[in-house]
Amino acid sequence: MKEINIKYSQAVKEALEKGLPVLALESTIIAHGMPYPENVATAIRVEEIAREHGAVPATIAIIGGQLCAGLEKKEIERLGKAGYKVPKVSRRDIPFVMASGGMGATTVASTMIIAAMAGIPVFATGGIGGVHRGAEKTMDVSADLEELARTNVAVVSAGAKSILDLKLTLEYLETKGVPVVGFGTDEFPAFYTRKSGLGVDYRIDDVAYLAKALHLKWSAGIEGGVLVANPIPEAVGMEFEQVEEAIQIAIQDADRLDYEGKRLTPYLLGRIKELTDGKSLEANMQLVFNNVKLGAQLAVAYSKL
Ligand code: PSU
Ligand code: MN
Repeated sequence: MKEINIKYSQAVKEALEKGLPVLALESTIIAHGMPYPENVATAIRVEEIAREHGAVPATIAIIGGQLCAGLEKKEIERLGKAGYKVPKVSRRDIPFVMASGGMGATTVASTMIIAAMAGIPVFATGGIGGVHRGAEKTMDVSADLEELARTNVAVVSAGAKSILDLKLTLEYLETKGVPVVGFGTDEFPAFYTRKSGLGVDYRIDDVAYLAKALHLKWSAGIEGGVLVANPIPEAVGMEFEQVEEAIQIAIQDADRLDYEGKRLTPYLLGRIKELTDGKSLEANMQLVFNNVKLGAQLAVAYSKL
């Protein structure tokens, strides 16, 4: 366990010292991914779910310029309340937000970096960033994909939203050698829906088997992450057509209003919520809970190896 540069919560520190399962969680989903107060309620419930399934939650963020693994409830509350005022921190931003001495909300990419530094191999979130639609012109490709290519952390997500070009996202991951595992599915899930029409590299139904594959990859020195795609539960999944229609409108609006760069994803998420009368937010919360459960189970299985 490296102590350099990271401030651990007491629970996370103890668990890492004892080799007990820890699950990393991101904070952009809190500050930018959902509105207040649902974001704070979700983040706190997520931590409980991790514990219920045997893993110590390590929500990752920058607080007071420090890289943190494990937050206090009041820190989660502050992050959630400040929302968009908190800078979104990807790989490039980490040193600058540290130097500012303020707060930063970590994306999948920066959460992976900090989790790896802290010695936490499993991380659960909602959805990852990817190749945006129209990327052939805009070159908007999330730094999350590059991070998956280089950092040894397994990321449990519900796939990626179809605000992205999912086919190109999977091509990119293939080129970078990032395995895409469908947990209990042959189809790559598209966040709000279980369907995308696209496949995965490996369908795995058993957490112990997945933990073993992760262990073998990293023991062999094969660098990089693994994307574990866990479909939204059937009962709360949305109709593909409804989601697709909302996404089309949101993308057109974003284009008209000139949203781009790091502001694009949060704008699209908020607009889709409006267009689906809040249904997308409820689905979003449920799929995060489902991913955290699997992430905790995976952390437990991995810690036994
Ligand atoms: N996708 C979602 N919800 C999110 C994000 C992505 O469905 O909250 C956040 C994650 O933190 C992800 C980041 O790492 O957006 C990707 O942003 P960008 O496309 O700017 O790299
Ligand atoms: Mn981007």
